[in-house]
Formats: sequence, structure tokens, C-alpha cells
Amino acid sequence: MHLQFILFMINLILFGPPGSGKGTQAERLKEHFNLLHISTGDLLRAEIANGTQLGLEAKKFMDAGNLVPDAVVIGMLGGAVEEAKTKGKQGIIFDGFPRTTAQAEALDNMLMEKGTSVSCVLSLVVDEEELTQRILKRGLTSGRSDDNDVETIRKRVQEYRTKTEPVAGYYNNQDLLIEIAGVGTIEHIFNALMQAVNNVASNHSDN
Ligand code: B4P
Repeated sequence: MHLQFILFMINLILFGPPGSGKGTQAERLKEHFNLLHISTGDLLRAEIANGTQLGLEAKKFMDAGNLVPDAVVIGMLGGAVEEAKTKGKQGIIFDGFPRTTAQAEALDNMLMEKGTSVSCVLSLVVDEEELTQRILKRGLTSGRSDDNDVETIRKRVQEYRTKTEPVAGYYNNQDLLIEIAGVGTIEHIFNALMQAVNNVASNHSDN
């Protein structure tokens, strides 16, 4: 029982199309549940800002609205569980990862090797028109080259539909997928997410 308590981590995945609010909500959830926040988008943008070889390679894909190859993204996450433990975190919130089934399988294996697993997948549901408007609005101030052009945004949404949406099925088969309406105030959506995580955590502690 004691061992189970020590190993128990809350590992959340924030899932959804580009602009659905994953980054926005991850900032709040990480504070509330004391989680290590891993945003593969932020990690890639940091590589670009530092002018590394990995960043130069990733930029070509990101600017075109394409996903960065799996091997590159998976390679960035190796030390996540150790980092969470060293920093005294309750678990990890993955924001924008996994985006392909290969990434989801790699994550499952990585967590299993460390004696933990995905607690739940929170999927933010937002329609395409709203996504485009949000990203274009952010593009006015973000300086992100993938936020300014409608065609690139369409390409990102298309990549999501073909490569990322199937990941929802992967987690649904494991009974881990929870859909949350992603339109409304940021606070309202945060409350719905928080409640979903609390339900999962209390079911876990009952077992
Ligand atoms: P990401 O950085 O993950 O970004 P995102 O999908 O654009 O945004 P997110 O959903 O986090 O939206 P946000 O909260 O910011 O990816 C960028 C690129 O990196 C990808 O296209 C890909 O090339 C690459 N990449 C990243 N991870 C990868 C992986 N695992 N594999 C391969 N490639 C990868 O919200 C958007 C806007 O909406 C904000 O301005 C926000 O203020 C606003 N907003 C949020 N909630 C709102 C609400 N409720 N109402 C109104 N506005 C809201």
C-alpha cells in the first residue's frame, strides 16, 4: 500500500487540435496539481531560438504546418519522469504530445519502464472556425511564423485530422479518453478539466 502511494503519479495528456487551448490550460493545471509541464512545441521553439541543429531541422517542418518527425520529438522526452521526481512533482502534464500513434506507444513504453502510466487524456473539443480565429489572433503578437498564414493553419489542422486524431482512438481503447468542451471562458474550461482530473485521482485512490 505504501509502495503504491510512492509510485502514484498523475500523468495527464492535454489533447486537441492546434489552438484548442492546450498550452493555455496546461499552465493552470500544472500549478493546481503540482505537475511538470512538458510542451513539445515550447521545447522545439527553444531549440529554434538557440539555433541548434535540431532546431534548424524542426523549423522547416513547423513553418510548413507539418509535424516534426517522431524520432526527433520522442528523443527530447527521455528524462521526463526523473525530472518530475527530482523536482518533487506529483506527475507530468504532456501538452501537444503525443501527436501520432508512434509517439503514444513510445510514451506508454517510457512510462511503463519507470513503473508509471498515463492517468487520463483530456481532449479539448473546438470547431475549426474558432481554431483559425484564435491562432490568427495569437499571430498578431506571438511572432510565431506558423500563426500568421491561413494556409499554414489549415495545413496544421489537416495534419491533426490525419495523424493526431487517431491517437484519440488509441487512448479510447484503453478507457483513458475524456472529452471536454473547449469553447467558453478559460476559467470555465479549467474548472471542467480540474473536475475530470479530480474524478480520475479519486477513482485511483479508491483502488
Ligand atoms: P504547439 O506549440 O503544441 O501549439 P498549438 O497546437 O498551436 O497550440 P495550443 O493548443 O497549445 O493552443 P493555445 O493554448 O496556445 O505546436 C506547434 C507546432 O510544433 C506543431 O504544428 C508542430 O509542427 C510542432 N510540434 C509540437 N509538438 C509536436 C509533436 N509532439 N510531434 C510533432 N510535431 C510537434 O491557444 C491558442 C490561442 O487561443 C491562444 O492565443 C490562447 O490565448 C487562445 N485561447 C485559449 N483558450 C481560449 C478560450 N477558451 N477562448 C478564446 N481563446 C482561447
